[in-house]
Amino acid sequence: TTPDSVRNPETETAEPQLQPPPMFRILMLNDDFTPMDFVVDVLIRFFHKSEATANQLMLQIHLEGRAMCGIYPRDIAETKLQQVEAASRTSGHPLRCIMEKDT
Ligand code: NFA
Repeated sequence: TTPDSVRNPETETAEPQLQPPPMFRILMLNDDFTPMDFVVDVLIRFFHKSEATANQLMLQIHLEGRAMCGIYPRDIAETKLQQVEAASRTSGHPLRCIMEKDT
């Protein structure tokens, strides 16, 4: 519908993007050792949760075994996993996440 007079061949791709990128859920897993306060801090720092939401999510993980922390494109999801893993190992905790395909 764009008139030819305003189309710019330098910025126009050959084909339209037909599908949005695949998205991945990050699930955080319970364990018997990671302190609750550390889990809350991780949820605030890496998943940008409020303190109230982070507390609710931490309790859900503790009681149900896992909870979803966010949905991201592949590269961002992989980076979140690495960040959680690095921070947890540095502090001596076994906390971990998994990613699974969403869409
Ligand atoms: N289950 C852990 C404890 O009792 C707390 C925890 C919550 C760990 C969520 C990992 C994820 N200290």
